[in-house]
Amino acid sequence: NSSPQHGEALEEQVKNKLQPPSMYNVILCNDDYTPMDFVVEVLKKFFNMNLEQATDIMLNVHYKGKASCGTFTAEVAETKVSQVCNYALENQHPLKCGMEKA
Ligand code: TYC
Repeated sequence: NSSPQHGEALEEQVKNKLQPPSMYNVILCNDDYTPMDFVVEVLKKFFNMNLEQATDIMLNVHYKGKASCGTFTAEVAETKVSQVCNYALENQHPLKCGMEKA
């Protein structure tokens, strides 16, 4: 129908469809216990990085406290965070991972 509310809701939907999706950085946090090799493995496994890229990001986290491992849509970022958290837990490492709006 063409009630004002419906019209506005529809307009809002159309506007959102034309808008690019919000993007999120997946963030790795430093800690004193997770082995460097494990972090490199995580970056290769879940972020499709090669050894050089993975080592670079891992050292950034190690020296600066945290770093972004990539920018993704909300759903993809949430999946990456879960995958990293679960893999760290399974391997009994305290590695922390999160996301923030890019
Ligand atoms: N600081 C850790 C060490 O010295 C290595 C490390 C790097 C841990 C990155 C977590 O996200 C991290 N073994």
